[in-house]
Amino acid sequence: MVRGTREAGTYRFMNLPYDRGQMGMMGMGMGSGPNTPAAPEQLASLVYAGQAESFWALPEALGVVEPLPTPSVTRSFRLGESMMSFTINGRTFDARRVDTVVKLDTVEDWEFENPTDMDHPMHIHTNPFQVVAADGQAIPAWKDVVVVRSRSKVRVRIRFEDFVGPTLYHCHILDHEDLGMMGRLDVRE
Ligand SMILES: [Cu+2]
Repeated sequence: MVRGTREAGTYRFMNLPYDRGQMGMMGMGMGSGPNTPAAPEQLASLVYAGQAESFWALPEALGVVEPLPTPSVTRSFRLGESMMSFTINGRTFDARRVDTVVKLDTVEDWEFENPTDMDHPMHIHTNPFQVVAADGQAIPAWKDVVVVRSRSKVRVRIRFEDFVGPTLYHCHILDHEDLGMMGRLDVRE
């Protein structure tokens, strides 16, 4: 989303460098794909004129999000890299294999541990989650992606609310998920 709140004119839409770490010698530079330029590069021009119109009144406040309650299960997901693959708990993705089974209408904590040299933005399909702060309390804001920085851990809290069936979680960097950093999650009654 781009907000046209400045002076009318022509603006550049840029792809900026982001240091997400390096794979080390074995990876031969793999993993720093075309979406991470070495220098800023222009993707498009945006031209606008006149004043923006308001289509509706904005609400005074955002909706209230309650922090998720204490989880019944805690799981660990250890992220890994090897020469030609990216892994979760040592395995690359296989659509026929069920990696994680959860029970409908329960709350779980998922801890992503990233001992690698690269950042991994982890995405969970279907159910949004809340990030758990250092004090163990969930931060009351819904997310579907969280960046797990190199050599760090992130804990998220998730409720499996109403969907039953297979779904997925994966690193949101395209080359990482294509090389295996994805798991299948089955929600069962
Ligand atoms: Cu990744």
